[in-house]
Amino acid sequence: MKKTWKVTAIALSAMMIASLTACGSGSQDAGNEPAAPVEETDTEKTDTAEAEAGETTESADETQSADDKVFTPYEETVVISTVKDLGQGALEFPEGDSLEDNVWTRYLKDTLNIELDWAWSTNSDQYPQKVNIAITSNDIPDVMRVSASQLKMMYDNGQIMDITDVMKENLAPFTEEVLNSDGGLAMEAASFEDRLYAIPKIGSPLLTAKVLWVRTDWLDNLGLELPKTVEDMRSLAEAFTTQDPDGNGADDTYGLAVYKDLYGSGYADLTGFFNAYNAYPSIWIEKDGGIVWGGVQPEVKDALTALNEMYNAGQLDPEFGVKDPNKVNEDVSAGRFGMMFGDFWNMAWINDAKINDPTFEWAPVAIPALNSGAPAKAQLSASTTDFFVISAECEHPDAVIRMLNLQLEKNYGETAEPTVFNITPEGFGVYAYPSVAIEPPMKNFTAAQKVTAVIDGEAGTDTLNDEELGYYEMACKSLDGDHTNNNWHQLKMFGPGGSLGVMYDEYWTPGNYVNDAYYAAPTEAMTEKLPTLKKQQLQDYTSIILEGNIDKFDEFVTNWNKLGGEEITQEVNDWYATR
Ligand SMILES: [Ca+2]
Repeated sequence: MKKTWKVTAIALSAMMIASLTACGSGSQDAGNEPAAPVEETDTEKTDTAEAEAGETTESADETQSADDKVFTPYEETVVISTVKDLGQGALEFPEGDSLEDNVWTRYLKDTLNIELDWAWSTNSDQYPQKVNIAITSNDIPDVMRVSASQLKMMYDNGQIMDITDVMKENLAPFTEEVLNSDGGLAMEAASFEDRLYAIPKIGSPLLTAKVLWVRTDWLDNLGLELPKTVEDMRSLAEAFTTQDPDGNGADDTYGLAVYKDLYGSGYADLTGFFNAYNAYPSIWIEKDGGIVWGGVQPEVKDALTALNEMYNAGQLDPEFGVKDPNKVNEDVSAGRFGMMFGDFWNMAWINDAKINDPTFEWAPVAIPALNSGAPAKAQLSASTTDFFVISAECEHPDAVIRMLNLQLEKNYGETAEPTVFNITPEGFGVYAYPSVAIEPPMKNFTAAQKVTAVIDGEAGTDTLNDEELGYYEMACKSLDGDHTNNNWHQLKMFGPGGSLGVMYDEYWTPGNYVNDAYYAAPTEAMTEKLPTLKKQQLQDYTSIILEGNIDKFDEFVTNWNKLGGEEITQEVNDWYATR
């Protein structure tokens, strides 16, 4: 699990060559259906017992063996009232099925003897408002999904149950593992005064970390190496701007892609650039025993100064101030940029450019270090924003927790049957039917490790579940030269040297990350004033990048404090003191 992936140009190429072999043997028998189990070939490690355990089965006995107690059916039918967010449109069901009668409701009844009573359902736009009405009219179902501020409201109203003990008694080990897999942040966000009041719909903060994407075909053209330090990155930006990396004889390239709002989009997003300078412009960070807004800290000045230098040196698009991420993406696809900071999925947007020109190639690396020897810390955003609350009046809170155990186990556990309970072969997203549903936040990272191990020839395809097998087969097709259908994009996330591996190995395992220090519901002043302050921050940052008037930063900080920043900081620190 803790395998380290070294991402250098040479190692990457070596892995690519090796991987062609592993893919070649695997994909011969893989057929055209991503979801179909793969026959093992004699060139792969085989383990018949494990392979059979992974096959789908209709039997409930296997589930119970995971943990007898929490999968035991109730002697008398337990009815749990709940509500449903149907998504943007309406939920789609196989013929004859409905919200009241579907693969999950039937399985719930057969396995645990639990029935659901849907009090109401509505689409995503209306859902928050319907929940507010439920709260104010005190018409609370046994379980429902709420936001962080609704959770706080219901806690203050005494409408929700302290589930600390009932959770301890009913959690399956796998559920417990999933709920704590972010290091305990989500569980803390669901707690008040050290007691648990909700099941966090846990998200993955690590997925919000940025990487630096680099055009490796340009690196090769210029005989340069992937950047490790800020100095490397700055030199590379200059080389990509001035040394005709695309070899067309024209001065038509830039070092670093930037878009008009600087950070927040996840694409051509300078968050990673700021992080390289130990600056965290859009989160609250811990400092001197309290919490401060990252956007007003002095480290931001260094990053802005560097950006102004790069702008003056022609390494940024002079028109970035009017370009949204889609517009920047057109330029990236047209081969005008050599680097960009962004999210793990960025290659999805330029997969078409790869199809058109197979030599167009990118690799992700960790945010460069300001000082060699001290790795950069990636900024993570609080990612658990929703919670499942159990009514203070609920007679069977244990049943709610057992439903969650079942949902996680059959979707993602050892006895998972994703084609039955996640997405059916006909394409029905049945994963959306349960009342209480979460997904393991680290599942993409686990998938990347497993897919990479198979491509590297260190494990057989029998180690992959159906979902992972899908990623593996797409990555292999890209390695074989078929980049269509986002195959290349999948390779760049899940394959050797992919973005998910970089994030896990360079940030998560060694602890090189900075969490958003504030993760409770927005405070009053925050709701009222922070949006305006953020707008002003963006304006002043942009002005400094364009004009180099770095003194303006101190003026910005003074105004920020005066116009509500100080007040919000006080509220945030009051909260912090109670944690
Ligand atoms: Ca050129």
